[in-house]
Amino acid sequence: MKLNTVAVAVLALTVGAAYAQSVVTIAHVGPTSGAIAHLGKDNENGAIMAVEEINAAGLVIGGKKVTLKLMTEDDAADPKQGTAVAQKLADAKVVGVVGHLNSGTTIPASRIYSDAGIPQVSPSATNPKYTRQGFKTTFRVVADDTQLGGTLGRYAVNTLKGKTMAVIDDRTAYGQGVAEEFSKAAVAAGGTVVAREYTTDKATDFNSILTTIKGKKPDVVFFGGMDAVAGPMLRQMKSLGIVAKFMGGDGICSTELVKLGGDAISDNQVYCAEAGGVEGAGKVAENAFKAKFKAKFGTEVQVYAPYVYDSVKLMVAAMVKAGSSDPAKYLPVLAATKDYPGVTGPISFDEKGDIKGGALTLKTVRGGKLEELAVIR
Ligand code: ABU
Repeated sequence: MKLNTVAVAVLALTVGAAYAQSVVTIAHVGPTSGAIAHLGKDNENGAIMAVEEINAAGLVIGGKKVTLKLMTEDDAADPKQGTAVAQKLADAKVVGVVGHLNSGTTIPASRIYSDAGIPQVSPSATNPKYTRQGFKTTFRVVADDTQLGGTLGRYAVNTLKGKTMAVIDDRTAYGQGVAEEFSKAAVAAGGTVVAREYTTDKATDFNSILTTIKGKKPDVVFFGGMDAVAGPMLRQMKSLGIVAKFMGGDGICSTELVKLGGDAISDNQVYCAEAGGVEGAGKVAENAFKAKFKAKFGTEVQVYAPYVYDSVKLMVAAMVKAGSSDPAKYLPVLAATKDYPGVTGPISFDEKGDIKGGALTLKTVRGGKLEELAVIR
């Protein structure tokens, strides 16, 4: 009897140890509550899809069968909640984080992950500062706001033939950054900024700033912020009779913007850019992903679900190649990622952890749909 008890205890310990080694936990963080919950959920679904596929295919790391577990956390696009979640994930000893969605949460959270030695891949935060803090743990699979704002600023002047610009931002890390880059590039291309106005990422009434802007008769209104604010802003522009082109970065370049703006958006009025993109043969994988996503979740991709999907898969590919899910062991392999064949195109990282040769996709709204105009590198 005594022997049997010992045997059961030994067996339980053995099974317990084996189980402890066979589950590897990574996390996804984004705003799954609040005004841009649709974007956070889109990103989260990209992570869920990647993890399910990895487990279905069978994951072996260092010769051991592994189950990949995904922790999903909500930062509500709030910097304070973002750092609280980051600390929770560091305490839980997750081996990698994909996220956050917003620059305003990604940047403060990145210090916590860096201190804990946890690799972080952002699929959508575009403020350049994220990868310029000297941390070894920060990676980004999209272009940054210098490229986004700069390209849009040149496009406003050179292609849309805008001479005068009104620039609004929502005072977030993303909104301020992309608006400044747009202004610099538009002015360098020969345009003039005739109005500079500010709002917040929670505002719903833009009457006062739009009335000021209307008085300046700009050719282009640029908004640095997200779709949840841009939609009502476009409706109020229409009510006030402002007929300017409306431009923004990736934060407004979502399928949701078209719904939120509704009939206040006329064809070829809105221009935006996704911070990535593929052409030609690359479209096959991207389109296959979008079809699979729609079949699984019943919704169109908003913007960045495919980039989250790639981020999870390339992080796990680095663990497999390193033969370990220990962050200290797979981090150098992740940093050396070269031509990873993602559905968003080939991914290689530069010395800062930014995607090398990042593209962006210019889009406009026509017939109530976002249409691609060009992929620019
Ligand atoms: N890149 C647009 C949305 C996320 C962000 O950078 O805040």
